[in-house]
Amino acid sequence: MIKSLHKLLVAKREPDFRALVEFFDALGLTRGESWEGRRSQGVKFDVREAGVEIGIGEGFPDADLVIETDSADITYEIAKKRGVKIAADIADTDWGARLFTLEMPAGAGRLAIFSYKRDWRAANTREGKLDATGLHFAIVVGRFNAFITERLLAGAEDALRRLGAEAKNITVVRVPGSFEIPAAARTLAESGKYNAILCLGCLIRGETAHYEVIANEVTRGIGQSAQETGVPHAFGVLTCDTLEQAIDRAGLKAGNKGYEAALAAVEMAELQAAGSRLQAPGGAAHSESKRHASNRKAKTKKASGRHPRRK
Ligand code: DLZ
Repeated sequence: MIKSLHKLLVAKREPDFRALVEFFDALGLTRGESWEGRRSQGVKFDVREAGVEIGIGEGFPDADLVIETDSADITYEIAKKRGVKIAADIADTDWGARLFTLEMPAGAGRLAIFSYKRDWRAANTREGKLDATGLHFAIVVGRFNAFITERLLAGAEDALRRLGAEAKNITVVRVPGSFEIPAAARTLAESGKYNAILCLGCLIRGETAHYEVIANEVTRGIGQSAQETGVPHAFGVLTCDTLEQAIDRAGLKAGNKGYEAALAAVEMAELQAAGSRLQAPGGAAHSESKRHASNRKAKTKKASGRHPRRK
């Protein structure tokens, strides 16, 4: 399996090496590994995406290396300020980009820099809004360590209300302890009445025999309920070594994991309510999603829309 791809620029002299490194630093590339040995030294610059592009026909830049930036115009200004020799001025291309080429320092060849005028990656990005208006939530809260879990509950309710949820659309269900949370969450999810389920509990290692086993079981159960019912579940079960740690994580607003769980619940509920589940090009759901969707249908009346089911 091929693991990485490298474009090698070997400088003949030390000042050329430094000039090249400084040049790529100035362009904003991120430094990866570097080494300095007896025979050689080198710096690798990393990018998020790389590939071998093979082309034929017209419209390709005349360059030895091509990089895409957020804004070719800004990179162009940086290059000019550094006195880099511009080989072809910045201009629109007929494939929706802004592009220019320059001569790299130390005779390392020609570099083309471009940015798309409309970011095609962003066009496929979807995000749930932090807007709970009209959405229905169930909060399952463990009574064990109530001193902590009631704070988590207060944080969660505060977040939901701030984000526009109405009190009448929030149902709180108390259970004995964290171990009971998954089963209750599952029942609530399967009722089809809620856009998201919030799970709040507190496990403290020192007080809990088989702490790991219980923590794993609770985590697995909540995840399984979310996956099999298709209803978003937010995980707000603290797993702490000490009571002090639990107190820290159940603070007021910032630092309150109940508050954070509510943000996640609203985002996921909104994403789903807006019908924004991932779609493959052409509108068909991913085969994986389709499989889960059909499983879900068989098992549960899934919440959909802002009013999952009339009460
Ligand atoms: C029994 C128990 C213990 C020892 N520790 C905790 C804990 O730290 N946090 C928590 O939420 N619950 C605890 N429980 C209760 C169990 O979760 C469960 O409620 C009981 O075992 C009854 O099934």
